[in-house]
Amino acid sequence: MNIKNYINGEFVNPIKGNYLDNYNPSIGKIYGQIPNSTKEDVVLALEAAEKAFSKWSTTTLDERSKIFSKIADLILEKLDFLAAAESKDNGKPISLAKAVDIPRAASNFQFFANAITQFSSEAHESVGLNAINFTLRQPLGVVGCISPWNLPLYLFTWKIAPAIAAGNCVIAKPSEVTPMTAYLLGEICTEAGLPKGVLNIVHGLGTSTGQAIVAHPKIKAISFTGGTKTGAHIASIAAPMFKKLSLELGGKNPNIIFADCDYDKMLETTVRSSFTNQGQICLCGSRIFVEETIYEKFKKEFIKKVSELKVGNPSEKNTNIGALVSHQHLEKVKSYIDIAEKEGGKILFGGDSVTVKNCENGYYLQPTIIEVQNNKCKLNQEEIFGPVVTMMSFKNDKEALALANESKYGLSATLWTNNLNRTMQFAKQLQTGIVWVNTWMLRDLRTPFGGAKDSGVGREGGFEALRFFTEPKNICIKY
Ligand code: TXE
Repeated sequence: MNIKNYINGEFVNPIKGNYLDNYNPSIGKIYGQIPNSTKEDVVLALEAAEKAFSKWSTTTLDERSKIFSKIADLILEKLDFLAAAESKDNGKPISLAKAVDIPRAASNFQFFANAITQFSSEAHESVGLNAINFTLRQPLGVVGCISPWNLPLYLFTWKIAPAIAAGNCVIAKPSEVTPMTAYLLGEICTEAGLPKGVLNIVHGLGTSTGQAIVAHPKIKAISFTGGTKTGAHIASIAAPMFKKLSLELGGKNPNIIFADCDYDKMLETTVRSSFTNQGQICLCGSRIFVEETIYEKFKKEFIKKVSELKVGNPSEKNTNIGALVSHQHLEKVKSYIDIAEKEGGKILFGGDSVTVKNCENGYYLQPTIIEVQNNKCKLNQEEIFGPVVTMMSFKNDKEALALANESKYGLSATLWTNNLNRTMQFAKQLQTGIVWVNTWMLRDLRTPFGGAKDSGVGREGGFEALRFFTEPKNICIKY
């Protein structure tokens, strides 16, 4: 299936006629083409967005909210179709796309359909000065949204929904590795009555299309999710133009397990936090630290549970782990497994590619558990972003906290304990944007989402996102 750009409400070919192959990772075969858009396509999208802005930015909140609810409903109506498309494009189990990715894309629109009607700004009475200050939060104009391949429609909509709800017009680029569901969303937006030019989707490589979005001076803000290196590069281009930047980058999240936890719940959740979506979620708990008194028991039982996961064809219902997103990514993940033993690590389970019947050329890898001796090793310091976790033991709270914080990343952490004092100490001292206690990836869309340190700048979610996509202006009236 060939994909087109969605500009000014129409599906159009790229101006220069360049295309890229689109792969189905579960069989390792090309199944379509996507535009490799150039600067000219970005300019075309910009013109459409600029034209749409004056009308869209004055559309009533009620009207915006109704269109968003309609988009959400249409996404849910097409749940099976979109889940199948996502699975084919990305390699993830269809069951996961159906249970998580697509419903969440609908929730993103429904959430901001409601949030925009509740968003407010501050007023400050300057008592004794006979003045009143209030804050106007106005949309920025045309903004850019660039999303990755791991949760394609989920993260694409997580950005564009608040941007549009706040009254902006958007130029969005999904990952060139997984463009399909963003393409399908164009049709849904038209059907839901989103006016022409409010959302424009240009496809192509990060280094050409993405770069053109980031570098265009008329695009006022960039919301980006992807690798830390790419984020730093984007910042180096956008910051000198004083663009607003929201960067959600990599993670190397600690999963800290104390002996006093609810063990069965922890074990089951740790299997999920390690390997959901083939470990390709920035929130996965890829460094497991276990209190030494339960280390051997956990090791044995974790290996057993992981060995029961089925690696297989993503379209089969009982598959737990599908294909990795691309051949290149599979090679990257394997390169870490290759150095494990050189670094003093021991592969406790997995480590090998898997050949799946009827999908022999797909990019499959066993879920892999590696015991490491030292938190400073590459396996514990670099983001692998695949079905690979490391584990090591710790003696006490102090050591666990030090290990968790010994990372350039600071996205999320998971803590397993029933001790309230310990919970509060860790909650305060973990250098991450998110701390989950006795759970993982429980998401409330009102909360600030994002990371500290090299995991990014800014927060998404709830009013944080609406604040990002608006410019606050202080009005001071003397009376
Ligand atoms: O991501 P990129 P890649 C991590 C993960 C992974 C690594 C690299 O460790 O192995 O990043 O993955 C666009 N200007 N994460 O290379 O390149 C690109 O087209 C503008 C973590 O696939 O960061 C895509 O749309 N845009 C992560 C998006 O950026 C550019 C999710 C992300 O791609 C660009 C994905 C440029 N110069 C990978 N270069 C997470 N935080 O969830 C690329 N892009």
